[in-house]
Amino acid sequence: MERTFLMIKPDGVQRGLVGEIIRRYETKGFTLVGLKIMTVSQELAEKHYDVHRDKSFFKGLVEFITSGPVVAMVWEGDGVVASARKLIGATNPLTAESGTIRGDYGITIGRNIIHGSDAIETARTEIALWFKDEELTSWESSMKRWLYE
Ligand code: DAT
Ligand code: MG
Repeated sequence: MERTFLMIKPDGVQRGLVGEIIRRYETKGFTLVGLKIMTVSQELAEKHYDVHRDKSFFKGLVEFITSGPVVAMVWEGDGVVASARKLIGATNPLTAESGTIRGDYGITIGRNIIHGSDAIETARTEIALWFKDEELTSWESSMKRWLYE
């Protein structure tokens, strides 16, 4: 079954949005298979955002992600990678659609609340970077037959 990596950034944690964000993915029908609150090391932040290493915002982004606790999660379900991104909304919260997490709760691109893997292959890499195998729990939701035909 497809899996994705989501991370509630320090602004989302500080603003008390953890429960609200988890609720959205739970009620959508996805299955939570990994969850932890943690402070991110410089090394992990730099690896996670490696594709942006040469961008002007990289230093500020790494400083921000390491500035306070984040909530790292792995969610499972059919089409979860693209769907989770849809629920997150566009990178810039001011242009993100209402009804999305960034559209409903954010104002600036540098404080956009949550990260989500952008492709199945990226999700695999990010899950392996953030979670040990034994930190992930495979389980079948009793709602499965009411969610899938
Ligand atoms: P996304 O998080 O939607 O995948 P991205 O991969 O382009 O967006 O960028 C990663 C993060 O970097 C993004 O969530 C916020 C930050 N960022 C991107 N563009 C930025 C910019 N122009 N100024 C400041 N921060 C930026
Ligand atoms: Mg991205």
